[in-house]
Amino acid sequence: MLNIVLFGPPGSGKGTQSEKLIDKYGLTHFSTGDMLRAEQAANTELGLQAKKIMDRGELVSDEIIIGMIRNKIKGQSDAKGFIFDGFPRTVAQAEALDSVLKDLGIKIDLMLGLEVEKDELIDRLLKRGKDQGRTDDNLETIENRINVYECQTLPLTGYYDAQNKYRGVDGLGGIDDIFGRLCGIIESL
Ligand code: B4P
Repeated sequence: MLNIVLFGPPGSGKGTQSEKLIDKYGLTHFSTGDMLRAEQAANTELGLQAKKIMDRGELVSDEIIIGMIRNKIKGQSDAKGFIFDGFPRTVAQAEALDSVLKDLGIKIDLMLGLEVEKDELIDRLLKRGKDQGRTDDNLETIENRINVYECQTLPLTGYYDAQNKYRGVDGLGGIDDIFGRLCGIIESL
């Protein structure tokens, strides 16, 4: 079983690379961003609350995120492996994930961190805002998301590095080139 956390700042390509990793390794995908957007599309109470937070570029509360993941992982014991995309984003979420996985008798094998500089992140997300109309892809929200990432999420690399599970990857260049770098690390395990 292969369990990966795909990590990186907003717009670093986590969603893009997850799709390719799922195809190649048959992993089960958990994207907390997609789950929250599905709640919004279904107009649930949680979705309405989350939209306000996401439009400000802040993090949805650990309690909500951990509850969502816990419910989704249950009943997935025959999966070939999991890929966590955009989760965990805080140390509290990482600790909760470890505890949920421990109950299933499994663990995270690797955190792959996509490293992309700030100007490139802003360019990519502004372009996505134009192409896809995502309301959190505007300059003010993007800058806040990057700031939140640096303050609250980046410290997680230390959490996984202390377990010798963190591997940084150059996230600049063509999508297939970056995918090749990720696969190279996975296959060296
Ligand atoms: P997410 O949905 O996780 O999205 P993201 O970080 O913006 O994007 P990602 O890195 O996946 O980039 P993508 O591949 O799409 O989060 C949205 C919000 O949800 C958060 O701000 C937060 O409020 C909330 N949230 C989610 N999870 C949470 C959690 N665990 N706790 C609390 N709150 C949570 O790539 C971006 C763009 O770049 C795309 O248009 C893509 O086509 C392009 N691109 C990708 N690779 C490229 C490349 N190599 N070159 C050029 N362009 C590229």
